[in-house]
Amino acid sequence: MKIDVLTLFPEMYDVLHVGIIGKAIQNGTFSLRVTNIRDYSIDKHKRCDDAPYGGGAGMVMTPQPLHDSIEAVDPNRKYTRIYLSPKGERLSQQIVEELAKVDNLLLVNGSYEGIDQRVIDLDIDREISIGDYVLTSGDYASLVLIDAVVRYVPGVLGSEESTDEESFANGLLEYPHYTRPQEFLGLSVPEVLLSGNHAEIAKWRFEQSKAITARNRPDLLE
Ligand code: 21W
Repeated sequence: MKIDVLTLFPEMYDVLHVGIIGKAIQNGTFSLRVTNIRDYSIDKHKRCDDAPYGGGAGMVMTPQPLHDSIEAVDPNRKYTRIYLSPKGERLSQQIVEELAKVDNLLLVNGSYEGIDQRVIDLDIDREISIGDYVLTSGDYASLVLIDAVVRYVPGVLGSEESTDEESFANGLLEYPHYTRPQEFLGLSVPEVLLSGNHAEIAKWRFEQSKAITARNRPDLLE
């Protein structure tokens, strides 16, 4: 898989060279290319924003640098082009798995109040939000999307950390985990986990899953 990112803040993506995703880039399982939209501005001061028609607070990203950088990266529409936007459809595990099957992803990041609507109309396939809270820029959403999608690319996760959809197949949140030591700051590991009785352990974990789901995500029990 190949992911291209268009942004005004390319250094924000340096973090992807760390950990599991960094390893996947190193061994060529997926490739990442980050392009600075500003490099495509034909403005003499390389400006990429301007005041909104109709008035109002804040600035809007101008269409020229965005359109030209999109055309430069993807001249033949080989990419699924995604604009990260608070008014997009909400990212879900289902969408993540869909996107993981695509060969080429182009992530377009707006700054300021957003981008000129004509770029969305002309150049974008899909507008995606990561949830109902306000971020300072779409770049944080892009980082989340990249992490979620890339871990679904074959070969990125080892067998140890496999895509654990099986354990969520029951639609519940995860049960609590414990490791050594058996007692820590006066708190003991639940006795059943030391019993070696696998049927009892499975039953305990299922009960714990139901309880935590009822408390934190009652919507999942519907
Ligand atoms: C946040 C830009 C709010 C613009 C009317 C006029 C991308 C995002 C973003 C941002 C506004 C995502 C307003 C979840 C997010 C993103 C920056 C609008 C207020 N209303 N997913 N002005 N949350 N965020 N500003 O924020 O670009 S995906």
